[in-house]
Amino acid sequence: MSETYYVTTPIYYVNDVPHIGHSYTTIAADVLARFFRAAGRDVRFLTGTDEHGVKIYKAAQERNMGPDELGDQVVVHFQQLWDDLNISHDDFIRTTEDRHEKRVQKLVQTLLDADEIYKGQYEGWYDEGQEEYVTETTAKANNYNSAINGKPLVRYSEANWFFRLGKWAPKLIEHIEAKADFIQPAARRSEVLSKLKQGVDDLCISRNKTKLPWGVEMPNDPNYVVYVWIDALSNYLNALGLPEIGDEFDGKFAKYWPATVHLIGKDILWFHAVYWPCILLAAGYDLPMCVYAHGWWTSEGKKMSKSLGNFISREEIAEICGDYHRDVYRYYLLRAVNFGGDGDFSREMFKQTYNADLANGVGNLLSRTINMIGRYFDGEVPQPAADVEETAAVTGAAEALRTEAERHLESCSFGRYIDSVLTLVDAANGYIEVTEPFKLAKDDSQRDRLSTIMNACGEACRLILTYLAPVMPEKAAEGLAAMGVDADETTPLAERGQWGRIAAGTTVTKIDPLFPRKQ
Ligand code: ME8
Repeated sequence: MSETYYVTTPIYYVNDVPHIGHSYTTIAADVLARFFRAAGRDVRFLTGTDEHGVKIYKAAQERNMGPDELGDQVVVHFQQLWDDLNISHDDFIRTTEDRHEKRVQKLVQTLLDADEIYKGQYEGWYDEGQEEYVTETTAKANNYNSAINGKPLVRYSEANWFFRLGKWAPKLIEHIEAKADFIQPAARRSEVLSKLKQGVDDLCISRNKTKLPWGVEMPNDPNYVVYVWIDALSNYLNALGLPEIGDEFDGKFAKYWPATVHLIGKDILWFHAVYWPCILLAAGYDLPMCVYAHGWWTSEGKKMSKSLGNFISREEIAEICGDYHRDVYRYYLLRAVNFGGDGDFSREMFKQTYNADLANGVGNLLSRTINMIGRYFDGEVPQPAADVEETAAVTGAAEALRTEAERHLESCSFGRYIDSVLTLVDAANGYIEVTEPFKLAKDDSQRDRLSTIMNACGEACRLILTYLAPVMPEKAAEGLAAMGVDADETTPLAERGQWGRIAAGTTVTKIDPLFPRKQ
């Protein structure tokens, strides 16, 4: 059995339609899923929607509809966007599904049975936008307004159910200190650690139905629903059929736990790096191997907002994909910024990156290679026939790509991964410049040298497209087909990544430019 690889995205709120930010996390997860499938791992990729809680309840009220109706309406936008972006998730979970709700109750019941949850009195501030109780210190520091949306905090006083978060914090600190990779990037890990060391209160995990009737009912108390974050976080376990409750989903995919990586944005790191692991510890589950919090997208230099007109909505994404290709959109998001850092979406930068990397880089290399093999070797990849010293630069870049690719994606370094591919593109284009096959072709005595060079160019194209495939599945398949290579080959990537696999005699076919230059 191959090693399992379980990647998740946040489950997105259905209070509003998806935008570029949601697509970013989901595309990143898709690239990981596609890469590790190609590498031969047993992959499970989960995404979904978060449909309970105050946010959805209020959004539905504003639209004069039921929260369930709103969920049914908005979920379609997410599902459609994932189709449009060629996302290859294995499961899509909605928190309103029976399989989920019952398991939330089961998890809470387990915690109740273990005395990890108790009844107490909550007295204090509440951030309604974030659905979070706020400590006096934090409330005061922000003038009793939300630190996130600036709206006034609301005073709450009520009996509630509490999870013994404080009890588990020392164990969590120990875990974070022992496992450097648990929270990534490193700067976020330090943030979480120092905040944790200031001490944490127990976590209020229920909401009184008189204030919020929309959620999963507490299994022991019909007056309350489970706090939306406890409900939502447990989706990662529930979708695998855990905990078992005696239905057809039971433990079906239990082998995928613990998750290899929870991909999230930095906005929800605390929930994933503190609440979720402590709950898992208390319930006796292993902790996920990694929580990776990526940065934040702005648009044209500003925070995205519908009123500023810089909101990259689903329609906008569709337009960009129509102008370029959905693969180019996927590529740009991962190429434009370092995954842990913030990024700004600009149409101008999009075009520049496209022209530089894809039209002039990958696309140009592919058409030159196919044209020259066509002209000089009747469209058949030649056998290398002479030692050409300059080839070492290309084989060196190819070997670096093969050995580094997996490591880069193990650490979610999408930018570095793409850089390794582009280094090979540059090496191969540079190789053509210095060896000048178009001149050698005029001299019969140089035929052996020309054979080696064109074989190497063909091989470089094959490798470049093979490694671009997780990011740009369709474009890579198109390019590989033109190179006479089977894009669906199931040989593990480590083998396909070896230099020298392109068979002499493979027929290449002229195609329209893979990435036509944009003016
Ligand atoms: O927080 N830049 O859902 P949500 C980058 N339901 N990423 C962005 C982004 C931006 N401008 N805007 C959104 C929730 N995201 C909860 C999650 S998980 C158990 C529950 C992405 O719809 C990013 O992944 O508000 C962020 O963490 C997520 O969308 C928040 O989605």
